[in-house]
Amino acid sequence: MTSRSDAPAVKAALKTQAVETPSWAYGNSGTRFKVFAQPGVPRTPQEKLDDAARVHEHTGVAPTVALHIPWDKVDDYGALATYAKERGVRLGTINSNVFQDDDYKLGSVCHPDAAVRRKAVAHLLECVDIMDATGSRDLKLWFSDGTNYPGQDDIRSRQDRLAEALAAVYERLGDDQRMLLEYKFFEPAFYTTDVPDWGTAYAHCLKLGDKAQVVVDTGHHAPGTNIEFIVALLLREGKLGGFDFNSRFYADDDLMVGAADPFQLFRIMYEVIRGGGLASDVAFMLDQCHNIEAKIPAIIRSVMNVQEATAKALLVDGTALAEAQVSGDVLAANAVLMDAYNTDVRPLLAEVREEIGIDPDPIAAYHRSGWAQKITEERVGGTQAGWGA
Ligand code: AOS
Ligand code: ZN
Ligand code: ZN
Repeated sequence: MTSRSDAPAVKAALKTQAVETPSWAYGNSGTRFKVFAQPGVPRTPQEKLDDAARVHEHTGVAPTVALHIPWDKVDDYGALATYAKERGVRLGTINSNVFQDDDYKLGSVCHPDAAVRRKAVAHLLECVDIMDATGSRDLKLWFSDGTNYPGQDDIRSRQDRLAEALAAVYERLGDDQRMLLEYKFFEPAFYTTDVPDWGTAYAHCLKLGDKAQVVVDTGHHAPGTNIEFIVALLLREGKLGGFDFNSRFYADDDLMVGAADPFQLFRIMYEVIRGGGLASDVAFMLDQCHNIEAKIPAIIRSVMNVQEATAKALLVDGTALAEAQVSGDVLAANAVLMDAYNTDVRPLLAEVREEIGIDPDPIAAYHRSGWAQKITEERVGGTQAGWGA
C-alpha cells in the first residue's frame, strides 16, 4: 500500500515481483473429452524451457519455471538447470505426481495398502533429490487422494496416513527447502478429498513446522468462497507458501489468471500487499492449461494480468483507507479500494517495462519476434510433450 502519488515506489515494487510459469502450460493439454494438439508445442523439457525463456524475455518478471515429475523427467537434472540458466531462466518449484499410476486408484499417501503408500512416499523423496540437483527451493504437493462413497475408507485413518507421509518428506527437506501443501475441495474424488481445504492443509503444516506452508490454488474453492480472507489469514499466521494462479468459472478450470474475475485477483493481491507478501517468500506461480488458445501469448497475458492486479493493489491509498476505516466511513473506505481497482495501470506498466529495457507491449513483441513461426517449422516429429506426457 502506498499513497496515490507514490508512483516510483509502486514501480520499484513491480520490478521485484516474480511470476513462475509451469512447464505443463507450454505443452498440449485438454479436457477428458479431447486434447487439441497445437503446432510447435515442445517435445522435451528443454523445449519447454526455451518457450519459458521467451515469456521471461518479453515480460521481464517470469524468471523461473516449475517442473512436474515425471512429465519433465530427464537423466541429469543438474544439466537441465544449466540449460535453463544458459537461456536466462531458472528451475523453480518441483511438482510431484502421485495421481497417474494405476496403483493410485484408491489414493497415494492415504491409500489403505501400505505398499502403495511406500511407493508414493518414495516418489516424493525422489522429488527432493531432484530439488537438490536443480537448486529448487519448493516441493509442491497436490494429492488426488479421496473417496467416492460414504464408508469406502476411514476418514480419520486416511488423515493419519497423510500425516505420516508428510512427516517423512518434511524430515528429508534441506535447511533452505520447503514443502507447499495444496488443497482442493473435490476432483478427482467426489465424496471426500483428503486435503480439501485451507484448514486441513494448515493443520498439517502447523504440526510439521516452518518449512511446511500452504499453497492457495485460486481454482480450488467452492463458488463464492472469499479467497482473499484465506490469504489474509494464512499470511497473518506465516503459513502462506505461495499461489497457483488461474481462473475458474465452474470448477478447477485452469483458465488464464485474471480472465474470469480480475476484481477477485485484485482483492487477493491487495491482501498479499497488506500482509507483506510481495516482499516475502510467497511464491507466485501459474497453474494453467491452455487448451484452445495459443500457449505462449496466453502465458504472457497471464503474467501481465498478475502484474496489473498487483499494480492496482499497490495503488491503494493506505493512508486514506485507514482514515476512512477508523472513522467508520464505509463508503469512503470502499471508494478507496474501487479507485485503485478502476485505475488504468497499463501506462504505468508500460513505463516499468521500458525502464527495465523491454518492449512496453510484450504480446506484440512476442508476435513480432517470429518465435511462433520458428517453433512451428522446427518442432516436427517426436512426441509432443503435454499435460500427462
Ligand atoms: C491439481 O488440480 C492441482 O492444481 C495441481 O497443482 C496439479 O499438480 C497441477 O494442476 C498440474 O497437474
Ligand atoms: Zn494447482
Ligand atoms: Zn488444480
